[in-house]
Amino acid sequence: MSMRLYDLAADDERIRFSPYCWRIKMALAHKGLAAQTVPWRFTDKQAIASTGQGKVPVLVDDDQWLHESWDIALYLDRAYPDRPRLIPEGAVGETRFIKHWSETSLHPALFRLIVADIHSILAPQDRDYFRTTREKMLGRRLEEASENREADRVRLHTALEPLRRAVSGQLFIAGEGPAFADYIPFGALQWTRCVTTYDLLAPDDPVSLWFERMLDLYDGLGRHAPRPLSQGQGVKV
Ligand SMILES: N[C@@H](CCC(=O)N[C@@H](CS)C(=O)NCC(=O)O)C(=O)O
Repeated sequence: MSMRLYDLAADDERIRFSPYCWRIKMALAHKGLAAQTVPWRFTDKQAIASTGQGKVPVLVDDDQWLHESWDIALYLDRAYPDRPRLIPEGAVGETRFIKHWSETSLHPALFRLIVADIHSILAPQDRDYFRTTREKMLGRRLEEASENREADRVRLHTALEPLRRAVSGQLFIAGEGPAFADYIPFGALQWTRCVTTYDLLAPDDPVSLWFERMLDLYDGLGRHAPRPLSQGQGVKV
């Protein structure tokens, strides 16, 4: 039986934008495992209630319900040891460091810039929930989250510096080939790509060049992901 992945969706269910779900979609492709994705909205808590929490990704493998992207990656390496490893032997510590860097530096820098874009593509039933929870998190209105976009772009550029330096000298963070260490920040940038109609990075930035390589992986899994065409004008596929 193939696996099932609960995957955060916009009002147009073809748009799947969660940074954490992207980690797992890339991880499954890396391991050559097929999963049926189930579009999930922020307010669909009941559908994943058996995990005892309310966030995606949730992966169902046979009768096991798994959550937390980091734990899912560890599970996939444990349960499918004959497939390419997501986290090479001995690299758990370094990969965990990248997870923490991404979540504490990269995600907040991106979040302020894109939070209003996210709100604009949500399903109607998710909009109030998202506004209330995120405005509480930010301490201000969504529309004011990025009051000074130029300063926020500089903050993002600075947050990306370790990644920029790493991929200036090698193809992927993990070396010659990609691994979960790459899928973590890829998820963050793909989150942005799937909710916006504009670019946040210069095309010649080494981070952009690495991201382009990431978009090409697995027959363009990331590149072919639908994204908004322009506000209120459908979806680019
Ligand atoms: N630590 C979790 C974070 C997952 C997470 O925050 N998912 C978001 C979507 S990007 C979510 O489901 N949020 C539900 C909510 O805010 O109610 C992981 O790594 O899987």
